[in-house]
This record gives sequence, structure tokens and C-alpha cells, in this order.
Amino acid sequence: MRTYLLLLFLTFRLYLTAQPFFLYPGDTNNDGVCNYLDLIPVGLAYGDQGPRRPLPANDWLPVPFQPWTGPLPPLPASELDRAFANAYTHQGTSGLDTVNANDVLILQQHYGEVQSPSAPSFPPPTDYLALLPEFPVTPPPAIRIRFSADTVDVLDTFYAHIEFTGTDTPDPAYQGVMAIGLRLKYASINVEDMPPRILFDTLSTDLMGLGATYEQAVSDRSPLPGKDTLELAVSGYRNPAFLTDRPVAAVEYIVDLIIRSNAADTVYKPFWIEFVDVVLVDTLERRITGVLAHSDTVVLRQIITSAGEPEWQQGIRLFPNPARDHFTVSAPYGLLLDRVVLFDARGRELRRWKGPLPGEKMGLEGLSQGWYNVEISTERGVLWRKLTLL
Ligand SMILES: [Ca+2]
Repeated sequence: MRTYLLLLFLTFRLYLTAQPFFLYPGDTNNDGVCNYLDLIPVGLAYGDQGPRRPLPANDWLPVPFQPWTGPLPPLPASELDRAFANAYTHQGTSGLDTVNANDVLILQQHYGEVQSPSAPSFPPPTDYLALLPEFPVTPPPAIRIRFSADTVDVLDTFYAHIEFTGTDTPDPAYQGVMAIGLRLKYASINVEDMPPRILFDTLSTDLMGLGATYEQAVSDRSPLPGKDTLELAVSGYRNPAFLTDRPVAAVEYIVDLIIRSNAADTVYKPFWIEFVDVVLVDTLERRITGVLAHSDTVVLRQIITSAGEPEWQQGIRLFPNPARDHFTVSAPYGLLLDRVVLFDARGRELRRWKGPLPGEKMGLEGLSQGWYNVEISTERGVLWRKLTLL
């Protein structure tokens, strides 16, 4: 068996040396897509030096390169894996001869792009996470999400703090965590008009970060983080940056609107973030398994009042109301309407008008009798009115 493996390895090496190598700049882990996980090889190889690529191109195309032979993290996998690691993991993706912050810029530039099946890299792409050796740690470290408040109101800003919790495992092989990669999902409906922002700890000099939201990933790239998805990674510079408790990143949300689903004066909606993928890697490129992930819940609140409204709000009315085939919004002179949105009693958005003029007719064709909620956004704020359709 060993002889067979050795033969296989030697044949493979011969094959490698006879073939030119190609990589997609930014796909540092060669899994076929440029995304947050590509920050991990950059962290592992930070500061490494090797031969410059013959062409300095950083376009999203397979470009030729020469494998580096310099020091590599001592992968505990087979020699075959080491050859692969040499071929794809530890390249200066920017085309420079040192792995440095420029490589993170290339990741941002190509975020979300996928390798073309007709022009794959060589060696061909592999499942990066499946190649990582597993390292179970007991008790395990944890990733926790903590919201900045228990309850927040419409138009409030709130933060999801993502935190690493260290472990006091007696395992002498555990040296801490070098990089953390997270894919997170959340219910976007009450925060969708204002995309979240991912905030990294820019004061720390031992960490780099990479994140993507649907706003940052433009539409001609695929696969995108969806409207309800966040992807982010943080990594130390070859060092185990996460040993004791420390913040990973924060996500800033703004409560946009809450849809009124009944006649109550105040609406409450829970909001939370789910972990889809949690990847913790150490400086030996081992994936730490058994990691605990805890999420938190925040309550979004909207207080709907008509009594005691400011004067400018009192002047905003729906007419006619009850309505038959259309309605208009009357507003105090000079107040501009940004947006009018119609919701049914179950909170589903039905129609949306951008920048209507006061008095402009908004059609209700095809809608059934009953009551509806109308959200009116103005330059001075947002308010709600109830509309009855006969
Ligand atoms: Ca990749």
C-alpha cells in the first residue's frame, strides 16, 4: 500500500512538473469561488515570499504561476496534500512576490466570482473544507452573537456583536485559533431597505477582515450572498489571534419598518441571526471541530399612534378613505413624499410608489375589499395610515 502511494505521489509530481500551473487570482484556496474563506490561506501564508507570476494580471482568468517551495505550515496530511498545498494555497494572489495586504484587495475585487468550467485552474478546484484535517477540541471554543439592546424601535440602529469565547482545554496541541470564517443568515424583512454594514475592529493591528453583504456583492457575480446572508472572515497574520475572549466583528442594522399585522397600537417582532457555516482554523491549517455557536434575539418594536402626532403628521391623510379604485395622499404644503407602500392585513407588500406628488392618484385595481396599511415615507419621517377598500 505504501509503495503504491509512493508511486502515485511520484507520478503525480512528474505530472505537476510537466504541466503549467494556473490559478484564478483571489481564489487562494482553489475551491472554485472567490469568497471569505480565501482569507484563510492569506493569513496562513502572510509574509511568505516566492517567485513572481510571469504575468502581473489580476483579472478573473486562469493565469500561469510557478509553485512556491518556501516554508509552508507543516500540514499533517499526506505528501500528496502537501504538493497540492504548495500548488494553490500559498500564492501571492496579487502577483507580487510577497503575501500581504494587497492580496486582501484582490479578494474584495473578485468577491463572489466563480471559476469557469471551461477554463479551470490547474490543479483543478477542490473542496477546500473537506481537505482540512479536523481537530476536535474539548471543551471547545465558542462563537456568540450578542445584540446591543433587547428592544429597538423603527429607525433605530442596533448592533450584532460577534464574539469569540476561548477555551481552557487541557489539550497541549491546541494553540488557539488563527482565522474565523462565518456565513450567517437573518430574516431581512424588517431591515431590508438599509443593508447591514459589517464592522471590523480596525484598532487591532494583529487582525485582518473581509466581509460581504448583498449590497457589496454586485449583481453580475454569482453566487451572491443572498439578501438575507452575510459572509465574513477575520484572520491573524500567521498567528493564533484568538486565544482568549475577544470581539470578531459587529454588524450594524437599522430597523426599517415593521408591518402592522393587527389593530394593536404597538407591534413587536423578534429578530435573530442564524449560523450557516462556522469555520475555525489554526496555524497548522486544521479545522477545529465541535465549536459552539450561540445566537441572541432582539425585539423590534413599532409604536403606532395617531393621537399626539406632531403637526406635520396630522396633516397627512388618505383620500378618499374608504376608497374604491384609487386613493391619494394629502400632505401639508411643501412636504415631499419619498415613498408610499401598501400592505395587506397580513403584512405583505402589495404596491409601492416612489416619490408620488401630493394628490397623485394611486390605483387599487384588482384588490379585494377589506382594510390595508399604508406606509408613508416623507422627508421628515415615516408614518402609517389605515385604508379601507370598499
Ligand atoms: Ca476560494
